[in-house]
Amino acid sequence: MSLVEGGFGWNFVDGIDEAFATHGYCANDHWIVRLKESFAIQGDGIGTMHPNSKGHDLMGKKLVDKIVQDFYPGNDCSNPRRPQYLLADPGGPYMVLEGSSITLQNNSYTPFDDPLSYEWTLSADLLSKASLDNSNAKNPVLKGIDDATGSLSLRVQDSTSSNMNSTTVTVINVPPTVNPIQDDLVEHAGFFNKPVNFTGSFTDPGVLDTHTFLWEFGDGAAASGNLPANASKTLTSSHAYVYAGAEIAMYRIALTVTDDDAGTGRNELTVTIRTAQQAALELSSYINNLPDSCFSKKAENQRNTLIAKLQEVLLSINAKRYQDANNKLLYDIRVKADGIVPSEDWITDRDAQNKICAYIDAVVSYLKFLQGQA
Ligand SMILES: [Ca+2]
Ligand SMILES: [Ca+2]
Repeated sequence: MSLVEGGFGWNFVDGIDEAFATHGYCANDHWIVRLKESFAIQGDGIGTMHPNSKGHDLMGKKLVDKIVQDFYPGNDCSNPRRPQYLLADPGGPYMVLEGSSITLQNNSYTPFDDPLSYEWTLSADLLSKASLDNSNAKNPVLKGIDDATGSLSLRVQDSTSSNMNSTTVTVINVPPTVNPIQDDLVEHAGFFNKPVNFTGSFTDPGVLDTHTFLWEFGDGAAASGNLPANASKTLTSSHAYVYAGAEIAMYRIALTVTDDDAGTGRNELTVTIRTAQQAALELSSYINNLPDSCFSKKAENQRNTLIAKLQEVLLSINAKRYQDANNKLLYDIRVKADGIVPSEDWITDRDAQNKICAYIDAVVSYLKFLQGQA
């Protein structure tokens, strides 16, 4: 029997005949049931010559040892023996995000020294929702396209037989990501009644997803729309905040984008909206707080003179003499802080210059807007 061990899956259990060699029928410590014992125990001779309990004990231990070694090579219980037949094992179940890829496991096995060929197939539920880069590869790459659940089968073939098994594939929706909202204001500060332009953008790795968007402007107004799958992911919007008696007000703008699988993304931006008078006062306050080092000479004088000039601007704005206000701002104040003819600059600090010029340009633009409305 030991000569055919391994053929047809047989295993020879050795050590049993050697153990019985000194425990035979005639031995004092015998492992065989004697004729006398059969008659004494059961009243006849039937069953004599088979192992007694000691013999069975030895055979049992040897068999169990062999079985354990066979099922768990090296007695490693975490590493069971591979099956003795061709097996298709597609791994899984798999979960993949839309727009992402994973490499498939393939634990298929043949006990024979045979090359295997593979054929992976996605079920109809996953048609256009997932794809394989190579359905005949051992470990193809599975890409998620849109949320869906279906099955994935693997057929393996060796030189004589084939086997097939399936697993589950789930493609999970990814919600849109809304990027920070941009505005066209200086330091997120705008003016009443003059439209503010907002730009928002979003990403969604689901190339088949359609979207809806919702702009909320923070004053109760909103704008919404639908986007087909191939639409631009950049959204623009414009909104004017109506003056309602307060010189200054803050609004929180939100852009929410929802995909056709109820995935949602959102971003927010806060803007300050004020009157031209309020902006002139802010500029006056800014100049008042500048340290002496920001001025070219006699800081106290230059500071007070600029503040007085801004007071004149304020009076012109109050009187709706917007052209006068702009002339003052551009040709009497801005030129003293624009760095173009440095010898004429009263404010010489670079950061302060940039801030004052940007501020004045925004106010001038707004006053022109008001002029156009008058
Ligand atoms: Ca989707
Ligand atoms: Ca999506």
